[in-house]
Order: sequence, then structure tokens, then C-alpha cells
Amino acid sequence: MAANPTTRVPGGAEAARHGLDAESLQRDVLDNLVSLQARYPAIATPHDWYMALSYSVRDRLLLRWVDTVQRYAAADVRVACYLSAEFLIGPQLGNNLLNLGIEAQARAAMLALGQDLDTVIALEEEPGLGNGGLGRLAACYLDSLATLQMPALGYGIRYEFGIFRQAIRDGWQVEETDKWLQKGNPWEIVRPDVAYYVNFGGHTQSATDAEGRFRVRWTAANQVKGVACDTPVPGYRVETCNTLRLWKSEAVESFDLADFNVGDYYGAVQEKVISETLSKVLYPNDEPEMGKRLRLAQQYFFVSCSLQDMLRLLELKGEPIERFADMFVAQLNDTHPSIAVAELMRLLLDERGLQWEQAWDITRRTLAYTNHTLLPEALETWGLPLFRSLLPRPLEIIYEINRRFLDEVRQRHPGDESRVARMSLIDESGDRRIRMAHLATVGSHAVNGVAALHSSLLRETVLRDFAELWPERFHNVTNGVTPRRFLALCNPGLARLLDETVGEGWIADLTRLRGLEAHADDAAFQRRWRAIKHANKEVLAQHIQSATGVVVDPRALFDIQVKRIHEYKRQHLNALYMVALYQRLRREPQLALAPRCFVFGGKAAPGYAMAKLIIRLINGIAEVVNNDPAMEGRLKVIFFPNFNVKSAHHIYPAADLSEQISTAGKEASGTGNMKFMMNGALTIGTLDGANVEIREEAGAENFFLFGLRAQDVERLQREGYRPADHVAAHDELREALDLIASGHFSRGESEVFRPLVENLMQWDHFLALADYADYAACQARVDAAWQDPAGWTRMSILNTARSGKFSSDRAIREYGDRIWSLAPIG
Ligand code: HBZ
Repeated sequence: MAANPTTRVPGGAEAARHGLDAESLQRDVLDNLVSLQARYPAIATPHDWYMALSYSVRDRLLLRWVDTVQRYAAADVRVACYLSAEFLIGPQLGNNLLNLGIEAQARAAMLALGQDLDTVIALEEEPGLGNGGLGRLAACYLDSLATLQMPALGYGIRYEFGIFRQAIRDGWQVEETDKWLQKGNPWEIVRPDVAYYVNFGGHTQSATDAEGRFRVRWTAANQVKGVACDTPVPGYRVETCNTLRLWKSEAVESFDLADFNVGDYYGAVQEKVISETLSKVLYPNDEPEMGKRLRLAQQYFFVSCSLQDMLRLLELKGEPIERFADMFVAQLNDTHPSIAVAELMRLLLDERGLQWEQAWDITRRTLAYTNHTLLPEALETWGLPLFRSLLPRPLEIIYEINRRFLDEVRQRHPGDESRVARMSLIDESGDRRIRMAHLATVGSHAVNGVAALHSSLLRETVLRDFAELWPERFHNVTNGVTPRRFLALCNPGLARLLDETVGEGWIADLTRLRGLEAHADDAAFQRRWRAIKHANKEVLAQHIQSATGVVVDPRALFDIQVKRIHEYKRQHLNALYMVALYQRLRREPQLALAPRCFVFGGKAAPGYAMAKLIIRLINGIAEVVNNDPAMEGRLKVIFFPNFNVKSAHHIYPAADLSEQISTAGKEASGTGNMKFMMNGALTIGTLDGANVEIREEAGAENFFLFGLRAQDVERLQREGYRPADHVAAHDELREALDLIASGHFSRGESEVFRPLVENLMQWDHFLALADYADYAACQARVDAAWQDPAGWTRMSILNTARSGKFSSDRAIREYGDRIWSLAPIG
């Protein structure tokens, strides 16, 4: 079990010794302004101040950082390596000040220099090195690993361009490149000496080595160099500072000498350009996998660099190769790093000369796999021709793993060839493809889903045959989010009230929020609770106005859905309800409905036409509703552009209602649902992903439940679902669809939303129409509950009070106990 981190905020003389007092901070900021930014105060830009302060904070992390690295190198402990193609770490300055416990000192130092800390913090460009939930989860886990003082390293890719920036033009999403590194990144330390070579293409040859052993040589067509770029990850108020190591690709040689000698200067530079494109850009998810050669190259590149780095660290520890799995465990964040199964085998067999059985034992004991999706279209597969041309040697190893694995299946189930075909690492049903989820499962000692429901469905559906073969390998670890960033940092008003009510310990032990329950009915406490929420809504209203020009009233019910735009998440169900509400209010202006402000945020994959159309629809509804004088004081609709970690800081604390309305069985867990809950929003949701557990914790009476259950969804789809029947049975729904189809929300152009309306009427793959009536009825219950402020506030307090389970600290302890056998070293 992880020990409780010791809270340590040095004060007075001790603070000064550590350079953590305001005076020494102020001195260093001034020094850094001159020595690193080459500016003096009179001509310094706000960004110069940001850089100078960030370098000063980084300096204060360095001692802990090098100490931590040394401790891990010396200790006989297992290190958890979190392998993820994405780390959506968000802005660093505010978080690092919080974790170091020097926010007040930094504020005083900056004030003395004539600068406002919040303004400086707001200038930071966030590293958007992830798409959404999966990437943000990795970042929350790094925060918890450091806070719990567990030896850990994050490994990923240092993308030059992160997730695209979303602009909205004429209601449509427009993608712009994310140039987050343009003004420099003060948090990163590049380590040119920590670099590895990675092979691509070419061919293999087998031969017998000097000792008469069979060895394979891979003669690559290309080599790329991976250079380590490190970011410190300080734990909350502890000495531990872990590392996030991201790989940047470089050409092996700047100039190919052969080309250069014959005078092809540009050809020689070309090679460098290709190598450097490897880590250029993050791929958006929900894009067709077809032909994404560069994406596969990225995955292999970062996995190979990371495993080579782990092998080097083992050597530095002075441990023999046989001890690899005792010293390291590598968690695969979805299948993106699952090529690790073949690559670790290759490194052990070809580079270290181990026998297959021993290499396989080490590989399996080292690796563990987290699945994040059941959607068949999202399960990663790679076509054999592409795979072979890029990674000929790993492919041979996959064939051999598969041969041995299928022998085992045949032994267990003689004659069951359909089972063999289902379980094979190669899908032979169409053009042959490698099933990465199967590779990850076969090569791991543990497989887990990310919420209880998801883990059950994983065992019953996608990985059923595997769960039958190895039941002991299957686990559930329900996701969690860090209360540091998503409560203490983003909601300082509430954090102060929590400190005062249950003591500061809640930040490192979120279950202490239970202490709030005793105050849930206290009128004075409720007033303070409401005042904090109101202030947060005022802040969000300001941001909404500057981003969209629309003025919203903080007294309205803030009903918020922020997440990637996807049909399974059903933003269009929410949109249909808004249209129905709009029509109701137009028809019956006297209706005593609570004023509502619907807020949406989220990006659509650039190639996902339907998701982009949903954004267009929300913006179309917003345009009509927000410009209709009859809706004034009653209804507002906002699409908040470019939802990211930074804007999330303002959004979660301001929510009254959290929309978690995915089709049951489709959302693996959700983590936004947890962030809303912590900040006192009530959830309207289906029994999907972690909503199930959120409702269990909050109490059914404090959760607005609606919709089909996962088994109903499955049955309905199996028996034949007819969306038109639901439309025929529900006047309000039909009228909403008609109004959308008429062009009312697309400036009279009735063509615009036709694909969306037709798709719903004909297919409605995610059962939005089947769930509509129940959703609308549930929204009516929300409305009634809102009209009773004391009752609503009580539910809000109880949601925060009971959100303790959803701390990433709990999740990381579970990984440590059940999957990694990993103890903290304090
Ligand atoms: O992972 C999400 C799940 O949809 C969500 O339910 C869960 O809470 C979260 C954390 O477990 N999945 C993603 O965010 N997936 C991706 O972002 C993704 C990225 C690249 C891909 C595929 C998916 O190629």
C-alpha cells in the first residue's frame, strides 16, 4: 500500500533555505528576466515575465528532481513505466506552484515586481499532447504517482504540434495548427545524451552466431534517432519529483554523406526532414486508420526508445537482464504502445541473445494493458503489407508469438477452429490485419478496463475468449482524476471552503470530503456554497463573452456538455432537447421553466463529417435562440470554442448540471463526469461507464438517471431497431426534427442538416431517438429540482462530499496493489 504523503510546506527560515520564500523568488525572477530573456523590467513583455517566473519555479524543482532520480537508481524497487502516445498535461505553472506550496509567495513576488500572478499564469500555452480522456488520464496518473511517491516514469512522444486548435467560422469547425512551442517551453529539459536509434524498413537475415546460436539480423532501410525531452512531475507537497520523458525524432546524421559527396545537398537534407516529421504532429482520434504509415512509425518509435531506455536504466542499476521484470513494469495505455510486446521480445532475443522462453516470460511479466474502448470501429488493427514494409522484424516475432499462442488454444480446445480464428493475432477475414488488442492481451500479465461496467463488458464481449482462457489476468481499475488540478487549482473559492470545513487533508485524501455531509442541510453553509458557485459562473460568463460575444446570466442553470464530439456521446440528443424547449417556450411564453444556459465544448476529428455537422447544428441553434428576444432571460445556447485543459479550469467549477448522456455500453468510463461531480455539479446521465459508480457513490436520489441500459441497447439492436417509430410516437421530437430539417437553424438552407436528420430517421446507430422521451422527462425533473434551491444545494454538496472514490490517487493505489506490485518509497 502507498503511504500517506507527508504534507510539507516549509515556512519562515526553512522556506528561505529552500528558496521558497517570496523574496528569493522575486530576486530570481529578476535575475532570470535578464539572464534568460535578456530583458529588463521596463521593456519586459508579459510573456517575458511568464518565462522568468517559470524558470524560477523550475529551478526550485530541480533539486527534488535529481534527488528522486538518484533514489530510484539506487533503490531495489520496481519502477512503473506508463507508456502512452498521449499526455495531455495542461498548463504547468499554476499546478507546479500548487504542488510546491508556493503560490502565495509567487503572488507576492510578482506583485512586488508590478505583475499580477493570474495574468501571468493565463499566458501559458498549454501542451495539447493528447486528444481527450485517454491523454488526460495519463497526466492525472503521473500527478498521483508523484504525490504517492511511487517510482514512476511517463514515456511518450514530444509532438511539435499538439491537437489542432478549433476555431468556429460560420458555425463550422475550422482546424488550425497548434504551435505550442513557438515561444519556447520553460519546463522541458532536452537531453541530447539520452538518445536511441530506431530501425525502419529493410529486411532480415538469419544466421548462426559464434556460439552456434540462431540469431536474426535486421538490416534497416532507415534509422531515426530519438532524443529524450524531460518534464518534471512534482508530487503534491512531497519531495518526490518524477519524470515525463517524451521522445523527439531526429535524423541520425544531419547530412547523408554519400548524397552530399555527389553534390545532392538537398537530397541529403530531405532525409533529415523525413526523420524529423516522425514526432511532428499528434493524430486526432476517430480518423480512419487506413494507410497511416506515419502513425504506426510514431508508435514503434516511442515504444522502442522507451524500452531501450528501460534496459539502459537496468544496466545503470547494475542488475542483470534476468531481473528486468522485477525492476520494471510497463503499463500500455490502450493499444497504441502494444507493439511493445514484439519490440521487447526483439530486444531480448536479437540484441541480448536470450532464448525465446525466457524472453517471453520477461515480456509477459513486464507488460500490462489497459483497454479504453469497446467500439469495434475504434479497435486498432494494422494491415499486413504496411506493417511488413515498416517493421519486418517485429512482424516475424508477432507470427511466432501467434503460432505458439494458437497451439495453446488448440490444445485447450481441440477441433475448435472458429475459436482459433477469433483469437488469432491476425484477422484473416478480409485483407489480413494485425489485431493490436489481441497482441496486447497475449503479451501482458494483466488486462484491465477503466470502469466496472466496461471491465465486465470487456470480459463478456471483445475479449471474451481470452477471459475464458486466462480469467485471473482480467481486472477492473475505475478511472480517477487528480483533485489537485481539477479541484484545488481550478476552484480556489471552493477549495478554501473545503479547507475550512474538513481540513486541508482532503487534497491528498479525497475521501475526507465525506466530512461535508454534516453540513449539507446547514442554511448558512448552503449560502456560502451557492455564493462560490455563483462567482465561478460569473467567471465563466466572462470567458464566454470574450470567446463568443454572447452575454449569459450567471443566475441561469448552467447545463454543460464538454467532451469530444462523437455520435455515441450524443451531443445531438442534447441538441434535440434544446430545440424542443425552444419551441415549447415560443408556444407558451408563460411556461414556468427555469432559465437555462446550455454550454457545449469539444473538438470533432477533422475527418468525421457527422461530428462536424453536430457542431454546426449547435451553433445554428445558438444563433437563432440567442437572437430571439422572446428567449431573453429564458434560454441561451453556447458553443465554447477550442475546449482544452485551460478552458476546462473555468468550465467544471461553474457547472450546475453535467451532461453524461452516452448510449449505455459505449463510453468506457468518462472522466469529465468525475471532474463535474467534484465541483458540485449534478449529473444527468445514462447507466454507462463510470456514471454507474458515480450514482452508487452519490446516492440514486442525487443523480438524474434516464435511458436504456446496456443490455436493452444490445437487445434492441439485435432484434431490429426502428427509429421512425419513436418519432411517430412523440410529437415534440417530430417537430424538433422537422424544424431542423426545414433550415430554421441553417439560415433557411434546408440541405445543411439533411444528412444528420436522415441518418437519425433511418439508422440512429446510437439510439438517440429511442432515449429521447425518457431524457426529456428527466430534464423536467431537473427543472423541478432547480426550483428548490435548498434541495439542489444539498444535492450539490453531497455530490462533492461523495466524490472521493474518483481521485486518481485511489486508482493509482489499485494499479500499484493489483497490477504492478509496486510500493512507494518515501
Ligand atoms: O479514455 C477515452 C474513453 O472514451 C473514455 O470513456 C475514458 O474515460 C478515457 C480514459 O480511460 N478514450 C480516449 O480518450 N481515446 C482517445 O483519445 C484515442 C486517442 C487516439 C486513438 C484512439 C483513441 O487512436
